[in-house]
Amino acid sequence: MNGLVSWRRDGDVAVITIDNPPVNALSHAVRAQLLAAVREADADAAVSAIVFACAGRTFVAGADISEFGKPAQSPILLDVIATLEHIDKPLVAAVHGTVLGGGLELTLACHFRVADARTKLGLPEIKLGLIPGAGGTQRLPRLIGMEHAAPMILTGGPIAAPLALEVGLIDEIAESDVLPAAITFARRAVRDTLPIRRVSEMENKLAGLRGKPDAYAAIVAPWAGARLDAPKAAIELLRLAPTLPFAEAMREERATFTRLMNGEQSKAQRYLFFAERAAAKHPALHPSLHPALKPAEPRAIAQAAVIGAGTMGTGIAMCFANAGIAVVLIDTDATAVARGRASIDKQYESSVARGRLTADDKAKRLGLISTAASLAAAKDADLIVEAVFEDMDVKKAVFRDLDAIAKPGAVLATNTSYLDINDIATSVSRPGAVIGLHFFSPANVMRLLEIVNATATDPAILAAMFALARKLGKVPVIVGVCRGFVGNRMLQVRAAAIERLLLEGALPAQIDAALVDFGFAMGPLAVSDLAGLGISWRMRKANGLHAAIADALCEAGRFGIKAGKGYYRYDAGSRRGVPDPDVAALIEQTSKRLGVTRRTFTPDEIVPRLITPMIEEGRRILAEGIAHQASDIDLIWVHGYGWPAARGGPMYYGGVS
Ligand code: 3H9
Repeated sequence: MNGLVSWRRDGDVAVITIDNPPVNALSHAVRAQLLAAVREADADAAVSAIVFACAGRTFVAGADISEFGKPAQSPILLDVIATLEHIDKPLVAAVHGTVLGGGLELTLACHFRVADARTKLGLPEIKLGLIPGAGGTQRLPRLIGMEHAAPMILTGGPIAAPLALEVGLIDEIAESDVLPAAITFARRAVRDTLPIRRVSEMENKLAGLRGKPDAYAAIVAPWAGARLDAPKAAIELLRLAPTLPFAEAMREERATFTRLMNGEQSKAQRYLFFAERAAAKHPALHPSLHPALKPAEPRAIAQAAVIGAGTMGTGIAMCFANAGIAVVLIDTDATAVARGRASIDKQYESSVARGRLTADDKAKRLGLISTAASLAAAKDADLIVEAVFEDMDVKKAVFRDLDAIAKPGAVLATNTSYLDINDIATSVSRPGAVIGLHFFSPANVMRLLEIVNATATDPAILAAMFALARKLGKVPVIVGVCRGFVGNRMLQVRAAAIERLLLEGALPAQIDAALVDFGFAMGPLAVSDLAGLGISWRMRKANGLHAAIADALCEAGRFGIKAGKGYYRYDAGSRRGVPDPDVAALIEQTSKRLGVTRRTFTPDEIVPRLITPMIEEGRRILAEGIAHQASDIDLIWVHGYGWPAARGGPMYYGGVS
């Protein structure tokens, strides 16, 4: 076996190092070599303690996901972990980077844990449709208590070293390099004969939950309504920690992990994990295709500007501030600027009230956002994002003005949802600087960013925007220019299919129920009411397009929640729609007027009627080269339009990817 795991003696301490770039995943070879190294070190009479560490940028970031779904190869991680935990010499994990999944479970088999100050530790399995499968569901609550363990396992979010120390997940934060600190810790453990702490034998943190099912139910209450297999299974497994002997609960954990791993939901979620990485391999980003880019000077975006202080503009400005980038929010209408600023304040304040942001961070972010009423304020920006009214003439006028103001090298981005960016680029003297950055509303929440690669877009700018999107915490996907790009083009196809179904006999609540049942958090018509029906109506009118039912609703003043009525009726102050007989009547009249015979539809008929045309449109998008690969389309629908991750995306669902 070639050396993925090595060990050496540092005095009487054995230092075992895993070196399996890029993230030290626990592949079969790593597991086998790790076990061998541990056994050797244990058998060496000159060794009195063992330290585990990893080379490279991170400690183990988990099991090797690419091995999932294939037959398990011995030794499995569970066996490695059981061997480690029962060694009688003190075992100390020296961790840095992202200690995730099986990586964290490996540290839970150690007797002590020392971390670099910037370490993040977590069990993200739930995001892959799994549960921790190497003891995490039973050891983590024993070590840090159920109140801390359950949220880590059910959200999959990592915690930072200081919190990990506070809750007892780690024993020490290294003041400088973690490895020497861990070696010192190991020597101290030997010298002071610190009792070996085997997490599987720690019972006191769970004592308060024994015989108290209500106390457990209260801790997991936020996830009690979970619809997916993995969170449901995690809740059942965590319940076992205070009720079953460790070994018995571990057997349940193993069986559950295997069941989930072989299930459709996890398969789809793992597909999406690799889809996100595949999006970064778009040929347009590949330096070999652009020799001029070889010494790729990453463009630093230190100052951004956003033009237009509407809902989109303010959300985009917040994205920059959240990532620590200074931004000026510009609108020639002074009241719009004031309104935008107030809305930003309110959103940050509400994050503070909900405990999601500290007052300090709020102040820092607000400090990064300035406002101005003149485009001239964009003159120093490295990136300018236009988010003004969706009208070609208006956008072109803004770009003409920006061309005169922006500094050389500045990126000129448009947030247009539908317009032809190649046409917009004709309004400037530097079309290579023009690119589409299509954010999704609310821009500071939604993770998708469609990066529109226009015909003249400079490849260096494309690469810079892809890197920036990552920095903003977005899921970037490169798309080409066409009406609506990828996401909205398919959305329009679905909207047309919805219109047709309504005309032929379905009612809004039936359509919404079918898609909610499919896995969407909200039905498409409830979403339309939330977003408002007016913008699409005006857009249709401007383009000579029609949607008989949606048009009729708008003509009747039913513009959605804000108007108190749309596809549904809304009681004063309520955002929950109730089916409205007036809408049913309006739809029936429209069918009659157009001579369409109505019939009833079952949910099983509704879903394919809406989804099959989307898949067909996706195929056309691929054939035209607007999207590079089917998985890019899936990422767009999962991260921008609420397609259920456990169903992989429309192209995956349709068997195209
Ligand atoms: C688990 O542990 C189950 C156990 O409970 C039980 C087992 C019995 N496996 O993301 P990046 C690849 S479940 C295989 O671009 P970053 C990735 O595909 C696992 N490959 O880097 C990419 O390859 P390529 C629980 C993996 O710096 C390359 O590494 N753990 C794995 O932006 C670089 O990745 C997780 O879910 C893996 N586990 O982010 C953690 N991880 O270059 C998953 C990465 O060919 N990983 N690769 O495209 C992550 O969250 C991020 O990769 C990480 C680094 C934050 C670590």
